Amino acid sequence: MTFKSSSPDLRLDMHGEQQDIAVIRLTRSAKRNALSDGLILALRDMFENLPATARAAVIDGEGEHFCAGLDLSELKERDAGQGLHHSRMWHSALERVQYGPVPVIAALHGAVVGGGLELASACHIRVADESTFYALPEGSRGIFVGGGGAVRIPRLIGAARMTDMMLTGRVYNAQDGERAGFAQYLVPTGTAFEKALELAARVAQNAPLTNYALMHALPRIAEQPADQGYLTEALMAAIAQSAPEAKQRVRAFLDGKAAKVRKD
Ligand code: 1HE
Repeated sequence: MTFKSSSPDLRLDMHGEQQDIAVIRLTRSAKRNALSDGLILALRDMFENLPATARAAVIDGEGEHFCAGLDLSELKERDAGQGLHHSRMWHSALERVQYGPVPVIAALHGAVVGGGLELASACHIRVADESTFYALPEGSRGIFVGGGGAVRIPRLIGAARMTDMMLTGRVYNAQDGERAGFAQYLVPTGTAFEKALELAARVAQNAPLTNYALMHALPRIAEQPADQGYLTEALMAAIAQSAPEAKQRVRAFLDGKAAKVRKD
């Protein structure tokens, strides 16, 4: 089922028998899926209003590239105040992605650059195909990241690698990018979407409170001093295990009716 979006450059289709996987696609391939203000706002609105059946989401880009970042044609003379609000608009949109209702899997290919890398970094899992490359051309365009990249990208690859990318214009290919920590999966060219859908189907089967804990509690616990983190963890664990669904799942394992952990 296809839903309307507030931008012609963004599309939402629900997949799966239960219509539980939201597939969100950037459809501006003529401009390499560059993120205009309208597109960023549409992304924010979409994550705020995902259909209630959604349990996981996949985001990808039409054409040869995932996303070329900020729409540079809109980068007009802004004064400091306008620049601040523009960056904060990106923050609020990408926060809806990271702290929305469901885990989001980014299916990456081609250019994942600038704001496109910031968008990918706000997702919970990244699957990249062999054509993927990562860059932060902000450094050479005389600007700075403004979509949360300064916070999220060092958490993936470390501040030293990000500094190098921005100072020298270094581009990571798919293999080096996976080793550096940009992506969790590296797959053959043309198969990132398929792999992301397969992972989303798996994620959608988890107990909703477990997914909630992973999306909303874990990143915050990781930022807390250890002493506070342990307490937050204990509170989250107590809430998750008290859900009837958790009890049923544990019972099913003890009765020999649930899958064992097996190595691949
Ligand atoms: C664009 C953009 C864009 C392409 N804004 N229009 N991002 C960048 O600095 C990356 C700029 N883009 C590129 O380096 C290349 O376009 C790509 C490597 C992504 C793709 O190359 P290619 O050869 O497939 O495409 P192309 O011929 O360069 O571009 C096709 C069209 O898309 C062309 O327009 P046309 O009207 O001449 O056909 C390009 O102008 C247009 N296009 N990328 C606007 N980014 C919250 S702060 C975030 C700050 C940033 O993201 S800065 C980094 C911006």
